[in-house]
Amino acid sequence: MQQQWWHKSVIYQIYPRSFNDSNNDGIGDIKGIIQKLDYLKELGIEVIWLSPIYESPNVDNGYDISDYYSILPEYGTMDDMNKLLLESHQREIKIIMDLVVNHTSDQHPWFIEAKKSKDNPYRNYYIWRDPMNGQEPNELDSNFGGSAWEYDESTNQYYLHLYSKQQPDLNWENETMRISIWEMMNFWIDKGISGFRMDVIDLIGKNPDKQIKENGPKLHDYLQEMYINTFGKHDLLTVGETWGATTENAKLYSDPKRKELNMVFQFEHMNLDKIPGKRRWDLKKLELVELKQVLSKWQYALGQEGWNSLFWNNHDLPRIVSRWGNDGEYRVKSAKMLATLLHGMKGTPYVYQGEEIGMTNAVFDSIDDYIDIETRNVYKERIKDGFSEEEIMKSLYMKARDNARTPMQWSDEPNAGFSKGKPWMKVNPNYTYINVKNALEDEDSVFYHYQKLIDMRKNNNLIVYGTYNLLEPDNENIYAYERILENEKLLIVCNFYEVEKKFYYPVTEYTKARILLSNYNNSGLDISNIRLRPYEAIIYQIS
Ligand code: TEU
Ligand code: CA
Repeated sequence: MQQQWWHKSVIYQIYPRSFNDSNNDGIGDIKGIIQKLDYLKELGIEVIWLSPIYESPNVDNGYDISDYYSILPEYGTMDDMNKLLLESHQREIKIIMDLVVNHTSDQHPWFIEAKKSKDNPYRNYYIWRDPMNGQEPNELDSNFGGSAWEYDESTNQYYLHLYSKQQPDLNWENETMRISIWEMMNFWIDKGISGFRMDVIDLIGKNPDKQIKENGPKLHDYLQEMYINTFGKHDLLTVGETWGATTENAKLYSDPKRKELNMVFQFEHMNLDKIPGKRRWDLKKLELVELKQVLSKWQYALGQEGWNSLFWNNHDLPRIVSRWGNDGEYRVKSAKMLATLLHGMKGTPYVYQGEEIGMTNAVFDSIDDYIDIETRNVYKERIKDGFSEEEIMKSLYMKARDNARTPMQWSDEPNAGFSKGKPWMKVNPNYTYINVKNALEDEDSVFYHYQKLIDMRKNNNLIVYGTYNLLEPDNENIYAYERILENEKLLIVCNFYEVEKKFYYPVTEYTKARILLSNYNNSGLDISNIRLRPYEAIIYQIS
């Protein structure tokens, strides 16, 4: 496998609205990010994935772009963006931008033009269909609930939106539209960005008449055309968000010979605590054996051809320590265990803002505290469907995207040091003890565990390129696997729960083991009989 710079990097996702507010209007901004670059440098990350900072009406917090070439004034100016690039590069931190090109905002000039008439030059930048018997053209539904078709009276046609009606889908069959996208991408590449995270990129090949959303027939043609016309000429990092990816088509995206993307975010592991075939609000207990099967399947599938992304969190997901760890008595231990389990694997790890200090989900008693359009839609939908308020609020606590969007907790000052103004979203009340200031002052904090994991990846080819091998697949409490490179081996062994367990690793009289990292101070050295206390996670080097 040809070595790439992003094989060794750890990527930190910033959700700008909630990261750091420099001018006390209650909204995070670019100057606020610049103020925290030294913190990110200390954590050891080498790449920032910046969620959208472009002009937007913020129906979907920036994933509804109305001008790809300008910065949302609440976040700052293009000068601020240029300064962020300069200051990051001075710290040897790269920046990848969020590329949202499955749809635009309905306030984008292209759509405003397109709506004017059927023969407007921009009409076919979007997807329009005649009514069918006076109704929507077909049954396609929006991922935010309801129909994916919105009626436009002025031209007596429907337009397609797989998200909110304020996010009309772009028509990728239109080559003129695609060229407009290449031009925009090259504008940002020329500014010195280091790559793109591509929002719902598996939807751009959609066939609305056949009601196909994901993995449409021309998807890979468009990606190969994008490669040739934009990032293919540069050494950039590209990661596609592909909710529908399978191990088979993930190879199509990430096999270097195909000249498409470097890797994808697949979400199979993120669907293991919902009732199969239902929506993520229909809760089911996670089974560790299933998690081991899914994560191992992806490690094996993309181990030699293609490349995995590794993540528990992002701005759309609940916080992992509340979801699958223990955000009470064992918050620190379980956060470290989950980090060890993930960062020991083969692939590029992503850390979402606040994950590195063990931030948790927020307990909101009222739907009024939830701001996300998806959350508010599902609340209305479920009330209509007869779910009890209690059931709905429990699902929201466990799965709402808002959990990831409460302001970053910098200190125990008011508003967690995020802002001196009224934050756009409620701060999690536990900021008084879960915050960066406390973490940096505590050598045993989650922060320093992440710092060690990130540093380990930079200097250890065994972690980066070693073959993955799952141990004891049927063990319902312990996740243990090896990483093997020539005659070197790592053993990563994690107690996923709070009941003490034993793990027996086969040894000979010549086997030697040393601890590279543990979330306990005095973990055992005898790997033939390892005592695993609550959430104990250990990385052994074996020779
Ligand atoms: O998300 C894709 C997406 O479908 C998820 O939001 C999913 O619907 C849900 O959150 C989990 O089931 C991307 C962006 O990450 C998200 O923030 C945007 O809202 C969405 O696309 C539209 O751009
Ligand atoms: Ca601000």
